Amino acid sequence: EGVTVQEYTALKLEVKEWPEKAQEILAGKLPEGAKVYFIPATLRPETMYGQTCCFVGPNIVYGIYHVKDNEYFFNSERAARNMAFQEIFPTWGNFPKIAEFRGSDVVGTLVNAPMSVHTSGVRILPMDTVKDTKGTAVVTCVPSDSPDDYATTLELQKKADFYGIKKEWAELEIIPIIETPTYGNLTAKTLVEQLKINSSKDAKLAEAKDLAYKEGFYQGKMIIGEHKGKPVAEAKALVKKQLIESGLAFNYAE
Ligand code: A2H
Repeated sequence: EGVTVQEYTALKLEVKEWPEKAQEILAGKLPEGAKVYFIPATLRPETMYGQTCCFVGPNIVYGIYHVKDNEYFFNSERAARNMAFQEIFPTWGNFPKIAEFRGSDVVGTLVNAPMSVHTSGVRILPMDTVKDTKGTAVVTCVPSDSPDDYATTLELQKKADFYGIKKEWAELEIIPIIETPTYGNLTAKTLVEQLKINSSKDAKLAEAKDLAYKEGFYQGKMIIGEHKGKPVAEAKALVKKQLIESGLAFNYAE
């Protein structure tokens, strides 16, 4: 990786309802009126219309950090520390932790996903391949355009009981967001099928990811939202700006 800086869009998914386990951990720790946000880091802000759920690593350790006023973020400690040196917390280097969780404690949380067509909210679900060493260790799920997200969604649907989730949490409609000449309007689904990927841990996912990313960025055209008709390469910055200006996202780098 060397000295390359990755510029993520960090999105704010507000918690609407905690599952029982998380409520027990949180008992007495949040003041009245507190707003807690799950903070996925994404490189594809223009796809946020298609969010169907949001992933955490079930065995990863997370914290809720007090940012300012009534605002709290849910992400990894590593990410909180980085944020504290990017002026995201008001006091340089400070990232006060008010609670600690394992990802599995928050599976089932209902959050509001900005811009998503699923306006009644999406669920926090487990993804075994989330890395604690990248981004915020929270990954928003866009199965139309991310092969990883598509493969994990299929697996969660097939083995809902094994993963301890309600099947319907993984069954939100996958809507087309971007049209590409080579893979149609559900790029991730097309690639997962073409490359015969049938597990979220399949090594071919790296290739699928690469193909999807290049085709989407260089050939893709938006087919939803207010930038409908524009090339993805152009819409990306516009959607990002819009999310940041409405207070629904911020820049996060590492
Ligand atoms: B992307 P890079 Cl639609 N562990 O967002 C595993 N994956 C992570 C992660 C972590 N800790 N943090 C972020 N990511 C994912 C959207 C998306 C993404 C689409 C298509 C491709 C895509 C919706 N998920 O990424 O290694 C996030 O998923 C393919 C590269 O820093 C983030 O963007 O380059 C991307 O990987 C960051 O990967």
